[in-house]
Amino acid sequence: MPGPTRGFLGRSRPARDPRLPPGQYDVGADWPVLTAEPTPRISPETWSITVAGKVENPTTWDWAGVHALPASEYRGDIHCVTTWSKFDTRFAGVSLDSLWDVARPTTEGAFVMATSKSGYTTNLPIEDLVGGKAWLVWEFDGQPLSIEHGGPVRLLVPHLYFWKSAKWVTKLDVLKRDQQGFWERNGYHDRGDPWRQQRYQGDA
Ligand SMILES: Nc1nc2c(c(=O)[nH]1)N[C@H]1C(S)=C(S)[C@@H](COP(=O)(O)O)O[C@H]1N2
Ligand SMILES: [Mo]
Repeated sequence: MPGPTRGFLGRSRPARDPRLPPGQYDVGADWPVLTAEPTPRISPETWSITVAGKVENPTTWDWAGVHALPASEYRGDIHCVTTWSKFDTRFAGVSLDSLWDVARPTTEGAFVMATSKSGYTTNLPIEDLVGGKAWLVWEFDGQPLSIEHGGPVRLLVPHLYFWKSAKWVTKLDVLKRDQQGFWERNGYHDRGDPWRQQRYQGDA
């Protein structure tokens, strides 16, 4: 005769960290590099970012220009669609709000195409890039952002899957209508909320 079955509560299973969105695992101290294109070498002296499109005041900032904006930090988690999440990251740079304050998107501007120096693109609703939710960053854990992670400057949109955080970002185009970026054309979701598991086109 088999003994009493061990109930669900009797099993010792580690509690799932509430910071983990569904379908994700904790990558720990690692930080995987995911790059679709050859890694571009961009010196801070030649880097710049341009905000254009449906804005009242198209503007380009160089390295000194972005450093003259108010400093802003992100401390928290990041989530890659390939299922790794990384807890307690610390990035420093500027809030995108500081760029919007100068460039001033028009009421027609509803979406943004972020473009990397290397040609990578990704599309986002502008609402996801305002209100203290998105940054341009050049430091990770107090050190200059490494080239493979997007240095000198990358986009950081940590509340969406990490493919939205374009490395080596040099252009933000404000658009009236949504257009698909590199991974979105290849089947990934136009928004990419990890808590809603918006991984692929067609996910709710
Ligand atoms: N320019 C560029 N940015 C990019 C990518 C890329 O291939 N090229 N990959 C995206 C994806 S899929 C992820 S998960 C993150 C990876 O950033 P990391 O290599 O710093 O972890 O960058 C995003 N930004
Ligand atoms: Mo990714």
